[in-house]
Amino acid sequence: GIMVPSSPSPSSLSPVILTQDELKKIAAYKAVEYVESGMVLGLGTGSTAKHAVDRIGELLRQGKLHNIVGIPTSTKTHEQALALGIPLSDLDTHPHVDLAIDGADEVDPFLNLVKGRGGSLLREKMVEGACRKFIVIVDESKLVKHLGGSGLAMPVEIVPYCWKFTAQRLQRLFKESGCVAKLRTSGENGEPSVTDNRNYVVDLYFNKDIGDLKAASDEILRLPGVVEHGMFLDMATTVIVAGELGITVKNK
Ligand code: ABF
Repeated sequence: GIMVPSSPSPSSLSPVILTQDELKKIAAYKAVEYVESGMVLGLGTGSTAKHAVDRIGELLRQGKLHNIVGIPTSTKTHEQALALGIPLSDLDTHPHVDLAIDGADEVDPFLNLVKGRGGSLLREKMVEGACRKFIVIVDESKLVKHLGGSGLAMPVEIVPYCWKFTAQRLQRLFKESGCVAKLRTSGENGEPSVTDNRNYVVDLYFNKDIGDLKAASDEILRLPGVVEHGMFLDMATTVIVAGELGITVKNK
């Protein structure tokens, strides 16, 4: 837990302890303040974005929002939104998205992101690449100086066909940064994790800064067998960070 001055009552000075999930919820609710009736909305995936989708459903139910069309970024969010009664569509029908709200695994000072550690990234990148405004919601633990420098995974979605070959080529691409490529697995038998798009995920681990992110992105995408990667460069227009000292809104 984290100590913060209790709010909103300024008269009460006793500190309250907020869990990480409460911080995620605070960021999510703040982002939903940007939602207006009539919008086509990209609905994010993950434990932070889930709060935003819940909140949108609640505002619709209360009649405080109207004519929303949601474009889910995963089958999981699709199910959540369906259960909440949020009208849904897709990019074929609505190629222009007004606003997307989603979480991230890492956010750097330039608002570049790592996403996909939770499993979904391709649909997120398609939807968020089609929106006018993209608000990222995180608790402060997600802030980093350099993407991929935290010793945590940089996810790459690849086709299942000869995945070892592709994983090896990815690893070789970043030899200089001590890259180790691992197939993401799930369950007891170590079955490959399968994405919403029936692909596999390879997680790249670096022991050194990968340097120029744009160059790294281009190189990864040039490999046949790669579908997409989890670096979201120059895509976020706003990042809302919930932390110990309250909410920070960073704009591009
Ligand atoms: C999705 O949710 C993924 O791109 C990212 O990996 C993750 C963030 O999840 P959480 O909010 O649960 O940390 O957006």
